[in-house]
Amino acid sequence: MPSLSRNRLILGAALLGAVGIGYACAGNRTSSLAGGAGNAQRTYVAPGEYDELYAFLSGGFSGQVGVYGIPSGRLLKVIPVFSQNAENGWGYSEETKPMLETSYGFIPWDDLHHTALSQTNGEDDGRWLFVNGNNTPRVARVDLTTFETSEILEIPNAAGNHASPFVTENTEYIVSSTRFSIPVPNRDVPIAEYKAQFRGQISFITADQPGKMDIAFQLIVPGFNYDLARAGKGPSAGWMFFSSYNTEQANTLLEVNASQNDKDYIAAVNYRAAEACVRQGKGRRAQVDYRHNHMDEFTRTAVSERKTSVLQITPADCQGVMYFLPTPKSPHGADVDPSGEYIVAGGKLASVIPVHSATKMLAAIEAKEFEGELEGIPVLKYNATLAGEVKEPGLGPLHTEFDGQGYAYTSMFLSSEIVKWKLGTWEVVDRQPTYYSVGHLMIPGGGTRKPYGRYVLAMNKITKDRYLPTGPELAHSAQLYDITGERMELLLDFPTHGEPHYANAIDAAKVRENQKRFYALAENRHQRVIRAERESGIERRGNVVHVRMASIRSHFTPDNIEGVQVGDTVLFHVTNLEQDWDVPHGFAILGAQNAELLIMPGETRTLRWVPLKVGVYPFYCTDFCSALHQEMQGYVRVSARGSNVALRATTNNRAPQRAGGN
Ligand code: CUK
Ligand code: CUA
Repeated sequence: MPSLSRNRLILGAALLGAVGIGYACAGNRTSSLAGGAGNAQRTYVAPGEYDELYAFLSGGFSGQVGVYGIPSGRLLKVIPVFSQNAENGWGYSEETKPMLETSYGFIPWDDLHHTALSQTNGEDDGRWLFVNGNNTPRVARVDLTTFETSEILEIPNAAGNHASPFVTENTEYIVSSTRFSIPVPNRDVPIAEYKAQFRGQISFITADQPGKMDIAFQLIVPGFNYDLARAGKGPSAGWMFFSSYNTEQANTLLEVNASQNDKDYIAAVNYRAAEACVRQGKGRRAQVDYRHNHMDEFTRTAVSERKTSVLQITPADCQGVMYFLPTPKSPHGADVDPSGEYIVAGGKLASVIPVHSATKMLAAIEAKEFEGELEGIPVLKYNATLAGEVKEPGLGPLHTEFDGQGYAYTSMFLSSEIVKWKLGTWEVVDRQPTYYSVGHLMIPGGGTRKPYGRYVLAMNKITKDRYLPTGPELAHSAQLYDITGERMELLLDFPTHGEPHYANAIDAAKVRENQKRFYALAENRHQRVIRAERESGIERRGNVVHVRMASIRSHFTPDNIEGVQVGDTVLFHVTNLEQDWDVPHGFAILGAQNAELLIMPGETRTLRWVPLKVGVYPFYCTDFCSALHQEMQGYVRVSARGSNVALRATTNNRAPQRAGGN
């Protein structure tokens, strides 16, 4: 495509995009007919049976993760990560609010693109799911015993944390790198001084100790846009590969100005060499401001700590840490095959899919086959690292996954299809339409040493006519294909929550047995826990009223509260005394400026409420927990400021007998 002028290329891509969608549209009828009847059995999970796989689909602009069963496509759960979630009080309860603290303040939203399961020996192990927050740069850990976000780390000197949170073979690190280069440290400079003042940044984050994520080191790199990443393995073990674009370093109208260069780069980072460089004392501590938040296991209360420095290194100071592999043209995906030998780039605007060889790269580094150097980073010769090119793959290649049987599957955004090709011969062996404009695709374990390899899931950007319409915004859509045969077969469409970018799926057996059923009341160290109804009570400290409340089928203790005054801050600390699976209780009160709480068995959660008017306010349990759930209620009497109504908390007209404690 180098012969095409810039404008023709862009115009061509736009036109082909339109044609691609139109073409796929025409194919729709036959394919749904073929898929419909014959394949229903292969995705049908009978009532009472389990799905074969858990799939974790990022929610994109919802800031959440959707958990689906595969092959049925049934939605099992939505996990709030960088969001408040009214469904369960996440980000509304006092215990969870600190999880959303950042150096920019309380940020209850983000754009969550990528998921990464923790790995042991290069295989998904089912312990944690890591995800990225794109907009206010953060990474998070989701604990797969509780399906709850347990930790969030903010990334300083980053903007648009997109190439994240890809994981190394034993979860030593997850990575974060910046999509938007910015001044480092960020400061007041003219935007036109981009080339001189803006820098990219790649962070390696220690990830294998829950509650202790931190930035091991930051690599300060040229001011490109860093897009996606994958860890090496086998011959490429110890390396991490990042795609980059805007190597033109444009700061305006990137759709034209960042599409000038024939080739951009895959950045290959040798993180073992980076560690050695750090050990040799070649890093420097930079002053920064970022937050590390984690949920304490025993208080079930999040702690937000402020961090003030980070270790930085530069490729110029650390020879051998980073190399550029020229790659056509504005690459998006950078995917490593199960053997670790091949690094596949998805050049959005490229006419081929270039594949680099890890062994050739290492030999080229050894032989110094460089075509130049950028800020101390050697640029290797294209032909020195190239293993091959997939010719005429389709239009707009984005992302590639692997089946472990020697085949690769690449999503084609513009021509709306998945293209299957053979590693080594680079020949295209199958192509199937997607409906429409596929972004990422996912094979269970497709980025690991051992792909599970039975399905590929396409996550599509445009839905058009696939479902009943729902106003201006249509459901986003995933499509499941069987890949056990020579040709892919479309099995199922299912609508998804938010806008999934990437996803992971794992054998359900690796997660199912580890589920936490309830929190042990005896181990609950919440500051205002009560372990029996008689420990409940009320106390005033100035304008703040603390209510220690028990919930157990099917009442609250206390359930009659008096002596609260207009303008008080009332904190309901509700402990769910149940010690059984699947018995959450809810808590909501009339006029609360907040979501409900959903309190898991054995857990304490706090709702903050400021009554603004006198009156009597009912509260009730929101989760249908028993036959007498509708009886699970109580009242708070609110009197005028300065009233002499005594503070009282009773149940059945009796105040609880306090048995010691606080
Ligand atoms: S990205 Cu969305 S299709 Cu954010 Cu991984 Cu490629
Ligand atoms: Cu407790 Cu309904």
